[in-house]
Amino acid sequence: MNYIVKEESMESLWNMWFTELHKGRAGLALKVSRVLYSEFSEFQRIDVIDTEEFGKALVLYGSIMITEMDEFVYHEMLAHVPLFVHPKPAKVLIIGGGDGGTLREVLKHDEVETATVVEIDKQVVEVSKRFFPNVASGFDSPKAHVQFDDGAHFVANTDEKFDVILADTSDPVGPAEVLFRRSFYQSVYDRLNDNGIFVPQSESPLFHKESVTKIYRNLNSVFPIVRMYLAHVPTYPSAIWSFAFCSKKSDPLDDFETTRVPDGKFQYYNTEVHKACFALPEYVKALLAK
Ligand code: SPD
Repeated sequence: MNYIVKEESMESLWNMWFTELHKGRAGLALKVSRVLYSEFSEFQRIDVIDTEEFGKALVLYGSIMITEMDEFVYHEMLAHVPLFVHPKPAKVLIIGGGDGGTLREVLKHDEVETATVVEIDKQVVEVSKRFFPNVASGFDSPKAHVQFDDGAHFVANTDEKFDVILADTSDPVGPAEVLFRRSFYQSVYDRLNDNGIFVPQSESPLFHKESVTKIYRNLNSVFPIVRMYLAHVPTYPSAIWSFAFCSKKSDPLDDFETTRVPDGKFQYYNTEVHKACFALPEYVKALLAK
C-alpha cells in the first residue's frame, strides 16, 4: 500500500491518502480517515482503512478488494447472473470469497441448499467478520460450509459435484495465480454437474489486457460456452470489471427466465442489467478475438 502524506493547510494539518497504482503510472486515490488494521497473514498483507468517500475498505497486498460503498456491484454480479440462469442451483461452491460478500448474495436464493466457501486465508474471514459484518453476514447460516484450503487443491481432490461454482478471487498474483490456470479450470469443469455453470472474476479488459487474453484462452479450451459480461466497480482498476460466464450447456441469455428475478430486491442487478451486461464494446470484442 502506498500512503502519500502531505501538509495541506492550517485547518487540516495532515492528509493521508491511499493510492493503488496500475503499472506505477495511473491509479485510484482515496482519502483515508483512519487505518483500522494492518497485519501480515501467512499469505499476504491485510489492511482495513476507513476512507472518507467509500467507507471502510479491505485491502489485500495493497489492492482494494471491497469497499462498503461499492462491494454490492461485484458480489451481486458474480452471484446472480449464474444463479438466475441455472434451473436449480442447489449446491454452490465459492472459491476464495473470504470477505463473505458472494456468500451473502448466494444465500438470497431459496433453491440453494449448501454454499461451500473454500478460502485459503483464515485471517481474511476473521477480519471481514470483525470490520465488515454486513458483508460477512452469511457465515453463520446453516447452509454455509467454510473450509480453509487452497481452492486449486480443493477442486482437484474433492469428489463432490456442484451446480454452480464461483471463483471470487483476488488478482492473478501470489496465492491466487493458480486459480487462473487451465488446470484449475479443467478441475472446476470436472466438479460441475451436467448443467453446471462456472463464473470466475476475470479482471479489467481495459487495464489487464494480457491477463484477460490468457484467462479467456484457458477458459475457451475447457468450456463449450464462455461469455464475458461487465459491471461498473468504481474502486477497481479502470472501474470496468469483467466476469466469465462458462457453462456446459446453459446460455446466459436464452436460458434466462426474467420472471424468476424479484423486482427491486437488489441494488445493482435486475433483469435489464442481466441482459445488457453481455453487450461488449468493440475494444473488448477485439481483445477476446485474440
Ligand atoms: N484488483 C481487485 C480485484 C478484486 C477482485 N476480487 C475481489 C474479491 C471481493 N470479494
